[in-house]
Amino acid sequence: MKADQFQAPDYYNLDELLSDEHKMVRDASREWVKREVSPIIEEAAQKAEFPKQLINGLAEIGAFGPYIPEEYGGAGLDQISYGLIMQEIERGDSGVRSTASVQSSLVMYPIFKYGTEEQKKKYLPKLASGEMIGCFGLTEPDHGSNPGGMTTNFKDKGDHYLLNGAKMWISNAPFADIAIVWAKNEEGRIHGLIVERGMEGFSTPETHNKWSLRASATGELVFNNVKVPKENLMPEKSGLGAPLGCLDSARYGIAWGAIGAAMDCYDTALRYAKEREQFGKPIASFQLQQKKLAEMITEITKAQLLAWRLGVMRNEGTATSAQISMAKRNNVAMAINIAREARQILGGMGITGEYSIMRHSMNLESVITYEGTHDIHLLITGLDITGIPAFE
Ligand code: TGC
Ligand code: FAD
Repeated sequence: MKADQFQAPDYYNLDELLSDEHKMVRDASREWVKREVSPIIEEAAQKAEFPKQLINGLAEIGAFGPYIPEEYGGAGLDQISYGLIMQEIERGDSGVRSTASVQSSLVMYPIFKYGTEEQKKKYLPKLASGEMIGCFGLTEPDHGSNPGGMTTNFKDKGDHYLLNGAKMWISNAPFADIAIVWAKNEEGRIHGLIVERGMEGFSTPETHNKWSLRASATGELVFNNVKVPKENLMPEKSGLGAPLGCLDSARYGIAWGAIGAAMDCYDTALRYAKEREQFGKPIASFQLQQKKLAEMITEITKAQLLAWRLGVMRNEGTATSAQISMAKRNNVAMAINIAREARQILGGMGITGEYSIMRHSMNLESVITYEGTHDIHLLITGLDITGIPAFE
């Protein structure tokens, strides 16, 4: 793979909107990605292996629980710093960002928000340091966009709960130490349980043959009469709103992350277009290629503004779920379109692992589907502006 020459585009001087702390956090993550991720990520993706050697570094840059308070091992940062870290990691690879998103927003966040003090003390510091890795089980084989229909269930057996069912498409599942599992009780109410690797009847078979997110491990969670201690139920929130609340945080991070992937594709295509000559001229001198590049930087700039404003509202506590959906949907679609256009600017070279664009393009096919599909987020906006649900 080519040496990482990335230079971040900032067409509207957005740096002026960032604090010194934001820039410090962003630059540290950027340097780490250049040093540790870029040199190894192509090979990991080609081999379809999660690069476990990145776990310590992810913890060190604050990617595990950026906004979780320091007393529980988190970095205690604000929402814009969290977004910037996700942007930089996804500039390297969406699969690596996935691991950080799941650990932070889908594992640490629910324990922090819905867990007991004992659960917070037991799990959060180890998750923040990367000593422990978690996963999040919401999706089932027959319930993806409609998680409320889930059939995974648990029964009260007096001194423990008995858990049965299966989850599918679970990031980090094959090597996670714990799983946050969403399941229905005997009354059909959804609760979150912390299931630990090693509990009898719990297995995590890996999903193979993915053409997307190859540097992220995906698997199933299978529960066959798993005895879960009662103290592993997170008591502070139940109902579908509990897992959806975690998704708000992760979707927000993806809205920033997708910008990172888009910036990398744009920057690579711009450099290539200025260097590559055809018909005796750099291809950047042709109007058709300039149109592609000019549209890319316009869309990146709009996405940056959307993410920054959403971050400000998240810091104030005023961002709605529907506003988060809009940013996730827009920014991921923006990134996937830019990856496709950038790939064309590189001609045949664009399909090789010499450059990051094809990997980003394939990764974004997952990103546009997980955490709520492109269509589902449109329907969430539709519901928000009309007041009429169009899901069924
Ligand atoms: P609905 O009746 O609308 O809502 C049920 C309850 O939930 C509340 N709620 C929310 N709460 C917090 N945040 C949100 N975003 C919320 N959206 C809804 C709602 O107020 C209600 O509360 P209550 O108290 O009245 O019960 O639910 P519905 O069954 O009609 O479904 C709505 C729909 C389709 C929007 C929702 O289910 C949905 O978002 N579907 C998409 C599923 C999804 O995103 N799955 C993601 C799985 S995790 C994942 O992909 C991780 S990838 C990680 C990585 O690798 O990076
Ligand atoms: P479906 O829900 O079957 O949707 C299929 C198509 O139908 C989509 O185009 C969808 O938009 C459309 N559709 C569905 N309902 C409607 C409707 N009402 N109106 C119009 N169109 C509709 N899940 C987890 O719980 N944890 C994870 O860690 C996790 N990681 C993932 C990692 C990867 C690599 C992938 C690919 C997925 C992951 N997921 C995870 C699952 C992901 O969230 C689901 O794939 C996603 O929510 C969509 O569900 P589905 O695949 O069952 O598609």
